[in-house]
Amino acid sequence: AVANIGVVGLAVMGSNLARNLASREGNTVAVYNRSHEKTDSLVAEHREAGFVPGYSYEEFAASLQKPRTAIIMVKAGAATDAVIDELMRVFEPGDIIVDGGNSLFTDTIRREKAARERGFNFVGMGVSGGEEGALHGPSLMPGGPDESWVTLGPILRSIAAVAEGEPCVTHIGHDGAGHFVKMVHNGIEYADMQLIAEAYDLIRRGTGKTPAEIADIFAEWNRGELESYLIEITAEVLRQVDAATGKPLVDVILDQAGAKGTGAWTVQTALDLGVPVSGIAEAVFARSLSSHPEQRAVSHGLPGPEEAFSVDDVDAFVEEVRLALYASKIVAYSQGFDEIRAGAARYDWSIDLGAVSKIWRAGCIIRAQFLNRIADAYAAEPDLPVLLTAPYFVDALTRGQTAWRRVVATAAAAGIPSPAFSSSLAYYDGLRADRLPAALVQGQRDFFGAHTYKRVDREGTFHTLWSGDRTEVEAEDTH
Ligand code: NBP
Repeated sequence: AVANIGVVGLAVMGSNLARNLASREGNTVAVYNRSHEKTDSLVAEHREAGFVPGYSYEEFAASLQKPRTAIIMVKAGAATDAVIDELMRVFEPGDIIVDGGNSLFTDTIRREKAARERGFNFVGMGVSGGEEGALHGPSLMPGGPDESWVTLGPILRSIAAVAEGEPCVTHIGHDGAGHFVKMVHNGIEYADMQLIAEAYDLIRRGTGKTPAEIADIFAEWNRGELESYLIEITAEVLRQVDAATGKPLVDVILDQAGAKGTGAWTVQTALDLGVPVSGIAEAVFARSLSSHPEQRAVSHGLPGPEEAFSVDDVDAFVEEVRLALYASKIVAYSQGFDEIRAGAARYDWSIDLGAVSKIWRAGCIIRAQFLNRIADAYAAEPDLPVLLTAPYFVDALTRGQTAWRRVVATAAAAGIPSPAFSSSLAYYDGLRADRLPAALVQGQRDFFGAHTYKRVDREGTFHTLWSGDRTEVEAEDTH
């Protein structure tokens, strides 16, 4: 046995991760793919990597030193289960099986339990950064048993992206914790992208600026507090001209956004946990709405505002949109971290939220300066219940909230959809409200379903005899 690490699944992600591993001092990488052509072409095209190819699971296992460590990079779902079964057939107890695919965290919990019962160390690992990240340094979110971290930690630290001298990898927690955190990362990514898209739309429709001019605005924003990969690539996309028509590329791309499902998982999970990730949900729904051309076609003639929309002071409006974007972004991240907190509580993971924000600073799609501020917030107060109440964010919201309100009001008056901007603002106002109309909802629930209510002025659970004489009685708690 000559290899210290193996990769199963040599499509774009697996082959790039294998090359990344092979480029690090001290690693010899065994590779296996179901169809042998991918194995052969990877080995032939990258002789410098010194890959050890396996053409059967037995051969692959035999080439690995103990404890054997293999990273699976295949399609999530049944393919991953099939590969895990094969590896457990040819590996031995104590060996480490890492699933680096985009698996649903509940699948990871199930797989980890089954593998543990047979003596294997199973690690569900979120990998972010796409193919470039896999090759040059991804952000890595491994879960799994502490024991696996001894062998795996140094290897993963050597291939991860580096932010301010620190590798973008940390042992997130047990079983499904890594895939859970990766899922929420993707949810935040959806929200961030939608917010940027709304900012672009408002500026374009409000000021008549061209995509190239708006690209300059985003490039400028990328030099300030919004500095991030997504803002940077937005400028690149907006500046791109279509070779065939000479038009801005953004004007010839069909306006229907696709999704692979991790955003929807984030929202489904949040619903189960009772966590209001409204910005992420709106971002997922905005993609869904865009992808129903038949509904959009029949709705096209519905009435909108009477007056055409244009802003008088263009520079002031652009700055207000920037402030609204930043405030909404704070809400999106606050909601995402709230979901991670709730997930950790539900599934009994001990997750260091500050460490999570730090490993997102490089390698992944949502990498941004801003994540340092989140790390600072959790360093100052590890149990902070609401991220956006940290002093730095309160300052930003204080600076931005008036502009944010004006932008949302302007968008509504102009008939420009801004679901993520406006739902983030509603969330913010909901959180800071002294009293919420939830009191009335509880009254309604008590009226039709005797669901009972608590009182502000004394302990206990109460019910009003709505269909009787409407006196109040003490009741069993049936919340
Ligand atoms: P794909 O998700 O397209 O999967 C293709 C690989 O799965 C091939 O190696 C294929 O082998 C293998 N495979 C399948 Br399909 N069924 C198999 C089975 N029953 N047994 C063994 N192997 C099987 O590859 P990818 O785009 O490289 O992504 C890999 C994983 O990484 C996925 O889970 C993905 O969600 C995740 N991920 C992707 C990105 C990204 O940016 N693309 C980012 C982060 C994470 P074959 O060659 O024999 O068909």
